[in-house]
Amino acid sequence: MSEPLYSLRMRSSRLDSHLSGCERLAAADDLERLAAEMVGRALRHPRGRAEQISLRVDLVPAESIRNGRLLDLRTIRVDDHCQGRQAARELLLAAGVHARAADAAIARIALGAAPDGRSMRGAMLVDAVSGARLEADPARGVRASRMDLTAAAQRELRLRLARQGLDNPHVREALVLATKVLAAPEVLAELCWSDDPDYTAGYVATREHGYVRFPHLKPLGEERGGRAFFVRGDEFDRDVLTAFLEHAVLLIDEVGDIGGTSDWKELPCGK
Ligand code: PML
Ligand code: MG
Repeated sequence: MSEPLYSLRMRSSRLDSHLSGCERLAAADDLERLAAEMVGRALRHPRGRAEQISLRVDLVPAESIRNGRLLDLRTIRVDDHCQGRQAARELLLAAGVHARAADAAIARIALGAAPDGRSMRGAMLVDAVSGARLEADPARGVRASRMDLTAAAQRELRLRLARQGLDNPHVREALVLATKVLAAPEVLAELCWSDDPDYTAGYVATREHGYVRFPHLKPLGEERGGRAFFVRGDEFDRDVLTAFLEHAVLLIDEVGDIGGTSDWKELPCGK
């Protein structure tokens, strides 16, 4: 990759609360179009029109860009968010997250993990053994930034997702984000469900099983959602991990398998 890219980051808020965020890597010629798209999204968000929109653009030197492969994706059929959370919990345990840490993270996201009981702007860092929260700022959390797909990988991903009826920005962006998060060796697993009231899906991402989606991890209409990154406490340096997640540049050039929907018992670790 010889061409320098720009990192383009958008954050929006409304009523003093986080509304949406978006991350892209783009060539200079694409910046204006993508910036306009991001502003449009913040103005037409399902939770209302943004009151503040921040856009930040940084040049990324070509030599700092590393490439990678997207996590494989599959969907597990669940009847409702109770069954979804149970299945997500089992998958976290299979990845080495202890039960108390999985339970604590699920409960915190469900109750609103920010100090004011709303969703956080970024992700919690959770000790995978004790369940203790490790992020420096419990309202902001940690953000995964500076990751995207090459244009060819984006086209291929959209084709494969479309075959499963899943080509939407939630899935595309969450899959890219989870791929970057799991590229950090000290992260065992990620748990996420959306904070958008009209979108009930979420996922658990692990190295063994990839990105496993559950169509229901919360009830329709619920605004509380968020992310937990489970870390191995003994290998964990918060500053090193935060610097990797927020600053390392990952341009994904290979798409993984995009599988269909299966029942929970069909996943190898499902009991
Ligand atoms: C979000 O966009 O708020 C997170 C979405 C997570 C689930 C995306 C999916 O796989 O459907
Ligand atoms: Mg959202």
